[in-house]
Amino acid sequence: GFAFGQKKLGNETIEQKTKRMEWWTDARFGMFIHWGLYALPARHEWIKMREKQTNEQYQKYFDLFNPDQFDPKLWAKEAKAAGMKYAILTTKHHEGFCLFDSKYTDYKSTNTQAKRDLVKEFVDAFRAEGIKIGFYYSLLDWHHPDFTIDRIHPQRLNNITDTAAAYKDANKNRDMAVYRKYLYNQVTELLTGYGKIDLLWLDYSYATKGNLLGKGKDDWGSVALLKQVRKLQPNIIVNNRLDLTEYEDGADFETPEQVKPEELAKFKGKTFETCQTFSGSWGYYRDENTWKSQRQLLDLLISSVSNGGNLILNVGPTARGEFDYRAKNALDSLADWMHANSKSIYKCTYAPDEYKVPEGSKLTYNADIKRLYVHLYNYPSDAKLLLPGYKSKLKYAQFLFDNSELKFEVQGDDVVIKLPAKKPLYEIPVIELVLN
Ligand code: FUL
Repeated sequence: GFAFGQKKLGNETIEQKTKRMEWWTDARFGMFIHWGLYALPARHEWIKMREKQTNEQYQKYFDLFNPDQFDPKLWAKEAKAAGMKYAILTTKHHEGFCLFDSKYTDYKSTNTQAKRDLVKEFVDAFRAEGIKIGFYYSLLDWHHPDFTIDRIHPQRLNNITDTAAAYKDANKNRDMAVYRKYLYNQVTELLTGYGKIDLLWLDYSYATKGNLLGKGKDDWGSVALLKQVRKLQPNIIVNNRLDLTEYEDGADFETPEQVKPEELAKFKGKTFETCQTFSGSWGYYRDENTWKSQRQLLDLLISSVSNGGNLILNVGPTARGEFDYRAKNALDSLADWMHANSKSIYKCTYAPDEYKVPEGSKLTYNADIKRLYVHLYNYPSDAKLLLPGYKSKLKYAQFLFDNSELKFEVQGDDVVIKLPAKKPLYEIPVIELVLN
């Protein structure tokens, strides 16, 4: 159910919302793409803020941006092979650089050596592969002259102890109303210039991350902005980072970021999408050594679905416009698993309480076909899997990867499945239970 954000702007009923969100709920798995000028320094997408770089210092990345290997058709093929059903691109991240041909700024890809509207090419390529289109758009903008800087990161105002006074001084020539208009105009451009957009991911209002001096939603005109979004794209799905109360809310889903698989249990029953990186940062980070293993990535996916939510995994393409080999390896390993096991992901959710979780496993459930999926995290050493209390529940059991039958016996209230002694060649094999 959609416990979150049930009161809508406008007159949408729960049924209408469920219908509008059906593709997203069924999809379960998407790709996040963080791409911008920060791919050149290749040491985190927050580098401008972290290293306290001025616009002048940061300018070199704009001047040198030349993504000669950018071919979004290749990206789309990789996303599709990995089983990702939607993709969300940073049309503008906090640095302010626009990957689209906005008429409200010169700070855009068409004015770089790329000379291309990267958003348009992304949309065309992913749409052609049948992948739903999402736009990330940053509410923060460290480049815009009227963006009231540093509400949450006053340390960027270099060695100043009196934060409030420094903040005031640094902002005396900045007019947030002008910036607000700019952001409103750009979101309008994005939602009118590229056909049907399936999802919008706005990021983020201060109050969602601790509010030093900011006013949260008033800065962005959140209520008006969301109204405009819904007017322009009535079927669009919008995330929850606009800092609106539930009453004002038109937000469709929650966005737990980089949480551990175990922590996803607290979102069970909510409408949520967890976003996760392959390696820690979102933008391409050459020297990062914290790449997740296939098992960790699968655990994130399975744990999301087993709590009734989605997962988007992020790729940070290089400055030349490619997925680097580590990202490709990760995607390939997911493609391999998804090819065999995606039936336990799409259209699935958490299992009803009556089905106990067998030891060493996680469950997902497809209510339409009444099938339960047992993800074997720990392959039983005696090749027997105990299903506690499943006596009258089970009709048939098979491996998902090859639909080979798994015989079972009823023992008291329980069922014991006989597995092959040798674990199949999947990191986490899946058993499909056909239920009575
Ligand atoms: C955060 C941003 O600050 C990160 O850079 C990233 O975009 C993540 C998905 O959201 O709030």
